[in-house]
Amino acid sequence: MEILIATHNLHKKEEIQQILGTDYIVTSLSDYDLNEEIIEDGKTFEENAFIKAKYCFDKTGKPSVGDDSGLVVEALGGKPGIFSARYAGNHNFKKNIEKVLDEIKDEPNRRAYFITVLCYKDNDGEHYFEGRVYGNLTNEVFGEDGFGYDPIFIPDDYNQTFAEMLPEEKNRISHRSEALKKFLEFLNSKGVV
Ligand code: ITT
Repeated sequence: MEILIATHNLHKKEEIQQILGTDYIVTSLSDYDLNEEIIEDGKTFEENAFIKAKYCFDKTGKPSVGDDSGLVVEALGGKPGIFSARYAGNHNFKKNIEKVLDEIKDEPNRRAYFITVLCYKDNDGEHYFEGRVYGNLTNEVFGEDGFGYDPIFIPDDYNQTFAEMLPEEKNRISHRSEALKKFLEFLNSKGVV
């Protein structure tokens, strides 16, 4: 079965494919030659996930999933939050990480969580699925794997950052996999899969 994700982020697409496994064929905007930027001007993860899903559904006519994710840092009052992708520079992971680490360099409270909100849109309307993973931020970057803020985030009960873990390990416990599991349960309950 095809799962169409309204994303330009190939890291996300790859993670979602790994999480869903080979029973699903994960496609994304580039597979439909949709290369223009989607303006994410929502005020919440839900609104931005909806904007992406609706764009893709309107363009392709196919059931579409928007994934809006981010890092929420307690000591920064929830930032970077919905601005995670463009906190310091547009999709410049290195600069974004530097900015977060700099802003909390004297801060003893390192609590943070990753969140994913999925919006599934088809002819019947929209449904939302959320996943979160809580943990602490490091003082410097550790690890090469993953993407985004993975090198500075250690999930609770672990002693490695997401970027030091094997992808399978991150994908077992991540915010994205929790949201996707809820989404699959929904598809099951609808009899779609
Ligand atoms: P699309 O909108 O095209 O899907 P995007 O990268 O702009 O791609 P978001 O708006 O959801 O996606 O931004 C999420 C940002 O949050 C992303 O660019 C990363 O910097 C960060 N992020 C999201 N999920 C992450 C994860 O699993 N690990 C580390 N950082 C993540």
